[in-house]
Amino acid sequence: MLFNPKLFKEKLSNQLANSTYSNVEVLQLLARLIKELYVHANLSDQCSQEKQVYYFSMEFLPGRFIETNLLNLDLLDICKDILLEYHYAPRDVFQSELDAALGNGGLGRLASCFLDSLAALNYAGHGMGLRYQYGLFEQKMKDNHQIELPDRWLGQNGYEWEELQSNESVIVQFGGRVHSFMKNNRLTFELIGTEQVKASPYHIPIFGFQNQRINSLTVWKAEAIPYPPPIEFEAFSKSKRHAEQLTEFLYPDDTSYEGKVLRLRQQYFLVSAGIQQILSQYINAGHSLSQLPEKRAMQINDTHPALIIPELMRLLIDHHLLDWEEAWKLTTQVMSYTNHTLMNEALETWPVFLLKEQLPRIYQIIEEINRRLCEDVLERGLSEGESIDDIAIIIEEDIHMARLATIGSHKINGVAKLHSSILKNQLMKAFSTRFPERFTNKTNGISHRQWLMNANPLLSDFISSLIGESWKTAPHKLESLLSYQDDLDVLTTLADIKTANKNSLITKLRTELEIDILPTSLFDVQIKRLHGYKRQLLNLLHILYLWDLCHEKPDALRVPRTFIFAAKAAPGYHYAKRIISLIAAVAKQINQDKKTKGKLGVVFLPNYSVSQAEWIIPAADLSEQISTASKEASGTGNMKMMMNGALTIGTRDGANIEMAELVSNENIFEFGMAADEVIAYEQNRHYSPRDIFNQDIRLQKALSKLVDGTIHGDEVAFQDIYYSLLYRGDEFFLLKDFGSYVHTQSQAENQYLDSQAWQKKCLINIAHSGYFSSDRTIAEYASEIWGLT
Ligand code: GL7
Repeated sequence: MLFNPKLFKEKLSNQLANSTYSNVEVLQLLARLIKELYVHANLSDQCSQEKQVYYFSMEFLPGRFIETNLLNLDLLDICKDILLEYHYAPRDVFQSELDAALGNGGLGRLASCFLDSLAALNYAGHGMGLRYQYGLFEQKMKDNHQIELPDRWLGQNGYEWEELQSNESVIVQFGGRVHSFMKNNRLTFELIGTEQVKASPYHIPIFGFQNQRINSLTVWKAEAIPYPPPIEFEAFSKSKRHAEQLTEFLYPDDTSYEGKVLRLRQQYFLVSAGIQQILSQYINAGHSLSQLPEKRAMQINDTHPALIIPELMRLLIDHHLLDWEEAWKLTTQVMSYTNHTLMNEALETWPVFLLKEQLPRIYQIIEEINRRLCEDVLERGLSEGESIDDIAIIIEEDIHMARLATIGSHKINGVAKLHSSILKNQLMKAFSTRFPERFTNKTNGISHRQWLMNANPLLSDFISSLIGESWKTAPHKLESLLSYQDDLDVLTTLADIKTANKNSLITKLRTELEIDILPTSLFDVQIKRLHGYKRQLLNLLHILYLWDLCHEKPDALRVPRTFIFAAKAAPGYHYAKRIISLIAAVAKQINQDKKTKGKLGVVFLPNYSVSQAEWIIPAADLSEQISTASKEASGTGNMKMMMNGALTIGTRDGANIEMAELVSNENIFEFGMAADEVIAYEQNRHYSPRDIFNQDIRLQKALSKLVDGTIHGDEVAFQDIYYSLLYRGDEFFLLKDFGSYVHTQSQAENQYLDSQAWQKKCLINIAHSGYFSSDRTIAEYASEIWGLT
């Protein structure tokens, strides 16, 4: 089928000519037209013979779809013109779409960039997720505290882009018991007495970039199965409530493991619904199961969907009557697993009793996988110093999900070189020595369509005016920009574009949030989830130091700076919430200080989201990527800001290292301990934050403000932060890296004074950012993991 922009144009104009609409109504009209003219008309193309990939993820964070979809369908300019013709402001219409925030942070956003790239590269690759009724909470600030409100992203009239496919509903079973018996000379398993929940799929179309491809993101909603009459109202409403709870909330915790029954049930609900649908479509298409790995691939996005491994085993053995060996071979060939973090608290384990109770057949299968693995390992022999506990999936009463995901997959990858190497050589060493060919690295990427073309049209158009349009489909061609690195006109225009983007942000903040920021200042940006290891607090200590410095030597700060923060903290992560309060309190005081006015500003923007990031990133001068080395698996905000011409101040962590390799050290501000040093301290070196404190007057002055009443607000919280650094071990080595951070910050300031030299560095960063397009990442997954052509 051919996409038909003419028809779209006609229909849109007709509708707009005939009545007046609110912005939301126009948005809904656009979505309806796109679905009608593009998705429905294209349905017949869906049963293709090509290999299909499914990306299973508990989180997707697409933000708004309207501009992405219009851009991908090559309708953006047409649509803007028509809207203007009928006196609608395109930006207002587009912004009336609510962000779909079905994820917490980088992991979910990555999943959305991947879907965008899969379609852009013309692969048949689809997302499988959950349709949480409430997405990531809405953050409000009250008296400098984070307040969490429910995120009603579905709006009053439902979600514009989704389409319920009720004929594809499946049943997911929980609890009950396993009945085993002999049938046709075969030991057969059957679940009886289970709780049954209906899973209904909603498809959201994902369009390829001007290439006619339509993939889908399927999100599943849990519903109760109606009772046969006569209905006992009370019993039914209880079971309805229990079923619907499954897809009510996204767990608002990104790096720690929530040991909740509900979370386990959510995970199983996703994988069971998804794989049932995939298998039944596969079989209905007439394919044979023995060819499954040639025709289907499944990616397990972190361990959250790892139960897909025993679930596929269950379906193959219990429903399709394959024997264990065949089923295992198919399963491992189809599955692959991405690890996204090495943080201890994020490595999921589930108590055995919980699995036995909630998913008894799945537990049996995991037990059997574990038994076979351990037997095999013991037969071949352990190496010196190794114990079976380094390998077993079940240890004492816990099931280790990363190990289950690893043994059940043919490829296991980390998300940046450093992270993949720690994964292979430390966390999963017992596996990588036995299965070295399975371990690989796939450095993350971001969609340059969303984060450059859509978020920063000024820069995008300027780039095209210099090097043509081909970088849009081949982002590595951004490298051609390097030939302009000494062109004064180009560098001046780059500076002008940054200023224009800063002004847009300023206007937006002034009108929407009544926040005023210094237009001529350096925008120093740290936007990401709030977590100890990401060290927003280190940034704040530097701010406190500068504040002092400005008081002592009014001319010391040669470049006025605005520090911009945006971050949500997991509701149960009290330490992170205290840091938010501290940032907000410091911001308030600094902004009111007459002595530093015009030199120093600090803003904390509430309710960080994808669409907020699209405003902030094009305006950033300096990108703060200051995690404790070895802790940030990759980071992707670092790539987004690099692509938009911000310079990075960062540790040698995650993908920062690869950014530095590409642009070379003089075009990035690196500081702090390297990963091996951090690991050495964690394992055996003595670390005394108090010794550092005692020797550094700047630290003493900055930190004392937390406890001497200088900063007004929640004094108990501030004291707690102070004690955590000085008396509770400073887990993330802030004090250790402080000196080097302050020094590097001052180098950045020096460089900024020379606008031309600064812009040259920005240009070099933009030119090398094509490597971090998720198109490159997906091309690697496709050829090296999924076997796509
Ligand atoms: C994360 C990592 O922390 C982050 O460094 C990485 O960029 C991202 C995508 O791979 O995955 N892991 C994780 O659990 N969250 C992340 O953002 C929430």
